[in-house]
Amino acid sequence: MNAPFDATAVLGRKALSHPAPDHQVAVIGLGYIGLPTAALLSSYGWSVCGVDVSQAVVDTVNAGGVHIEERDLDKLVRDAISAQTLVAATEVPTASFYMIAVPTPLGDNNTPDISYVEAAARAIAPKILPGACIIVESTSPVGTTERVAAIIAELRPDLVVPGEHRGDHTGEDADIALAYCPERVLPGRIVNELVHNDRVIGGVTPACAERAAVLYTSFVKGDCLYTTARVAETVKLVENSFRDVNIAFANELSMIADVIGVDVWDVIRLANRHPRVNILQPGPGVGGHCIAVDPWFLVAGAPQAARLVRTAREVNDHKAVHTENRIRALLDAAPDGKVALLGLAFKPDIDDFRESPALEIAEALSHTHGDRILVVEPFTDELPKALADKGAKLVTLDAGLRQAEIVVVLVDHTAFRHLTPHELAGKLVFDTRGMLRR
Ligand code: SAJ
Repeated sequence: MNAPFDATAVLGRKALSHPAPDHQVAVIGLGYIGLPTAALLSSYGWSVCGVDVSQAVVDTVNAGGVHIEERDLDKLVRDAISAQTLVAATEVPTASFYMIAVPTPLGDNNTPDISYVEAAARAIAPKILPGACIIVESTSPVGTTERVAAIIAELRPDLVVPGEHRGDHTGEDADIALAYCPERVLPGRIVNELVHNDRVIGGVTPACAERAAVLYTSFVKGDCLYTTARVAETVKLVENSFRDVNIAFANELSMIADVIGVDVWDVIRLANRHPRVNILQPGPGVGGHCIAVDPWFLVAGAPQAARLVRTAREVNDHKAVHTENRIRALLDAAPDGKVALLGLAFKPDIDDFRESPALEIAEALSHTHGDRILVVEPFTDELPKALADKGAKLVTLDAGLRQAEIVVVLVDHTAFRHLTPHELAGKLVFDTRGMLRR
């Protein structure tokens, strides 16, 4: 295991002035991180090839389009394609930098599945020339960058790979560089945060961090902070676990408040007036592909030690079940009424339904009460099939308010925030986000 190092001394301003031997970057995976990063890099003068296994994604991008909703992304991609600084392909090209931004889903028993990262490493290996730098950005269990090094070393015995000790090689004289540089951008603010957030650059060796820094310092206006690959991998998991644990505290408070009969929003608002207390907001659970997933990677790495992190995950998952049960009680209290579920996305003002507790709750309710469910979701034109098949209907906010006796706020989209007490008069209202209190 590498000890953390302070590469700042090694790097100084030198990295900033080091021109890359050429300006070719291959970004593997054109998803929520890969596509914005690819387009942004091309706007900073790099010649970028975005690689994806999906021909449909490649065709969309090459036509100047986007397959995901993200603020400012459509223009960035359109401009990059028309300037011919970005192309998409299904095959990995030869490049000076390879950035891996593929999914790392949860496998069986909440263990990490890094098979897409491994496949990317295998696809890159035959293309590598000496001097290339391979950067993993995908959220990954600790040790993944070393695994990538092992795959490259196995497939390319002609190269000296850092971290792979052969004979007298310490890695400092390696033929290629390998680094882990986690993304930390917030969906909905990705393009802005890619440029302005501080970045952690974890090299397998200090020389690797120095090489990876050439890419990041070309577009990052925040600080670039240097460390080892293992520390950088851990930092990413810790950031999202920190948030998960803190949201779990808020969600647990909301369930305690239900039992003891106090208003959780009042409790949090008043407790937060203490100078050293800052409680987050309860909701229907925690969603998205990051916070609801990454803490499990930390648990998998140290199952006996990660007790709080595991419990937080369980509390946040349970909050969705608790919310579902409270809605069921309302359906029982108004047996002839319909329920308007406001929002399906995992958080406000995005079209992303991944791991969304709102969607999970709507689907669970639809199994028993499909014909009583009206969904209001301004970020979609059609309901997910699982909901539509059970008889749930997608309606406008006005129609939902007109037809429903029960109104449940699952997502605090801006489009819902103007709701007035007058519009909700006479209805059973359950506001899981505290939106109506703001
Ligand atoms: N949530 C609450 N209460 C809160 C805050 C959030 O219930 O007070 C819920 C949201 O509704 C949502 C979930 O938590 O369901 C996660 O939303 P989020 O806005 O906290 O985070 P993400 O998943 O959109 O993005 C996170 C960010 N990580 C941190 O803030 C530590 C982002 O910076 C990461 O880059 C991203 O994960 C990622 O890709 O890992």
